[in-house]
Amino acid sequence: MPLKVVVVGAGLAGLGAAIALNRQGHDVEILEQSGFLNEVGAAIHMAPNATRILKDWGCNLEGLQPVHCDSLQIWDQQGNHIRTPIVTKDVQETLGIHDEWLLTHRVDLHNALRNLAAKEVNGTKPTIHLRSRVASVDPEAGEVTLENGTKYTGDLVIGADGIHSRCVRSVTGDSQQKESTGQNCFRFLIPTSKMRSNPLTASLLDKMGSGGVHVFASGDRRLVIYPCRHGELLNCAGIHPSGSDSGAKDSSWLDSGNLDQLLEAYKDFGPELQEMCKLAEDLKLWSLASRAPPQTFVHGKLALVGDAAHPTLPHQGQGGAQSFEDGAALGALFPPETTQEDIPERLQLYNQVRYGRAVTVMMMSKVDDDRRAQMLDELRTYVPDAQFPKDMFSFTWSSFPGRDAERLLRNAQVSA
Ligand SMILES: Cc1cc2nc3c(=O)[nH]c(=O)nc-3n(C[C@H](O)[C@H](O)[C@H](O)COP(=O)(O)OP(=O)(O)OC[C@H]3O[C@@H](n4cnc5c(N)ncnc54)[C@H](O)[C@@H]3O)c2cc1C
Ligand SMILES: *[C@@H]1O[C@H](CO)[C@@H](O)[C@H](O)[C@H]1NC(C)=O
Ligand SMILES: *[C@@H]1O[C@H](CO)[C@@H](O)[C@H](O)[C@H]1NC(C)=O
Ligand SMILES: CC(=O)N[C@H]1CO[C@H](CO)[C@@H](O)[C@@H]1O
Repeated sequence: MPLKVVVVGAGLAGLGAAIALNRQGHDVEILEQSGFLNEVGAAIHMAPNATRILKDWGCNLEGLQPVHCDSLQIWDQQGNHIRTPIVTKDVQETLGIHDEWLLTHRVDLHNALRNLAAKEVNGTKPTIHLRSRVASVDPEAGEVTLENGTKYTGDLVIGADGIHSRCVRSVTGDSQQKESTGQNCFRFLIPTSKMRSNPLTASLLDKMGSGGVHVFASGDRRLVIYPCRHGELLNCAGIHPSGSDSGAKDSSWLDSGNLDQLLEAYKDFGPELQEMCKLAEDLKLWSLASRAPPQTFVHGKLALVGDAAHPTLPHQGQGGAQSFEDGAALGALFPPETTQEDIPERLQLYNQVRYGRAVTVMMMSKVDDDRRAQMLDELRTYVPDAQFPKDMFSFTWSSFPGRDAERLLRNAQVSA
């Protein structure tokens, strides 16, 4: 008998978990507060381990209108090239990895997952209920209650409701403290054609070339620039001290940014970069707040995935990838023959395979690379035996959540 699964939230993590569990023949219902009408966001990295999972789920990567990332390059704030720490094909060769590193628009990625979730696999597909805002979750009973009182019950509940998760409160007992990082992030997009039509920004574009991630850094602030949507759009993120900004309140994805504030924050950057900022479209300001992870990702019939479990800041470009790894692990741990009696053990295995890794990536994503070592003590309060990952690329790209989960499951079955 297939399990009944209720997924709270249809962001990248919720859709991923729903696709993975539906592929195992389970009966999946998704509750999403929005109407999917204003899906927004700028671009997002899909590292090799994320693209590998997407392909497993039947995703046609070209449908993401991606740009293949060929390198990571560091520049100073005047636009002088400093170094190229990552050349994608060299790292792939060293790690023996063939999977793609893609840059995509978040909306294209979300649409691709919605299309995948809408496809029948072996006669079943998830049901998505839109405009269904969850008010509370009872993890022991597997019961989810909407704000209008409607209740859904599952053998398994997946909490995928993002950074402001309600599901997480039913694990930790109270509302989690938000932690400010003292940093904000401007996010904006610029059509490449607009960059081309201005001599200053056109020369910047020529310098950068067409397929890489570029970090222009100076002391406490940087601009991260990379293309998406087949190169038609340039995605820019400006991470800077929150000091002088007003307006970024609640780590909302929807707050608008102000062009004067953007220009003020980057006034010491070179003329090409300032000119580029003036071309910003759909400018958003995102306060880089986080919260402590819960002590466990599972409780009763509930498993937390994505930002609900491990709200991940952008410094390693891993938020989306970690969400897919959660889904891949769940898929591997809940094969078609799973019974209701198996669930408690399977959830413990999920926590075992994902908690240490995801919290490590989360902690290592809180600061930029130069300061990662400072995070080790905090990390070890959650993951006592955590090792410091010397190189985040090797650490994240060589993750095997599906295979690791299958191995744990086999071992548990042998010893039972
Ligand atoms: C609008 C938006 C824009 C974003 N833009 C960027 C970006 O530009 N760059 C970047 O790196 N990351 C961005 N992110 C975050 C990125 O998608 C996540 O960090 C990562 O993909 C993890 O996804 P998630 O599914 O866990 O969380 P989210 O993507 O936040 O998805 C959570 C989902 O749960 C729904 N939800 C929340 N509460 C409830 C409730 N009570 N009942 C029902 N449904 C609920 C939300 O509507 C949302 O669809 C954005 C997220 C959102 C929602
Ligand atoms: C569909 O069902 C067949 C037969 O049971 C199985 O071999 C196959 O793996 C299933 N497909 C997926 C995507 O799970
Ligand atoms: C509550 O909202 C859901 C989702 O929009 C809807 O299907 C249901 O009919 C509503 N129930 C009541 C009692 O209003
Ligand atoms: C879950 C997953 O897809 N893991 C992959 C991570 O990358 C390595 C190297 O390509 C693969 O072998 C894993 O399967």
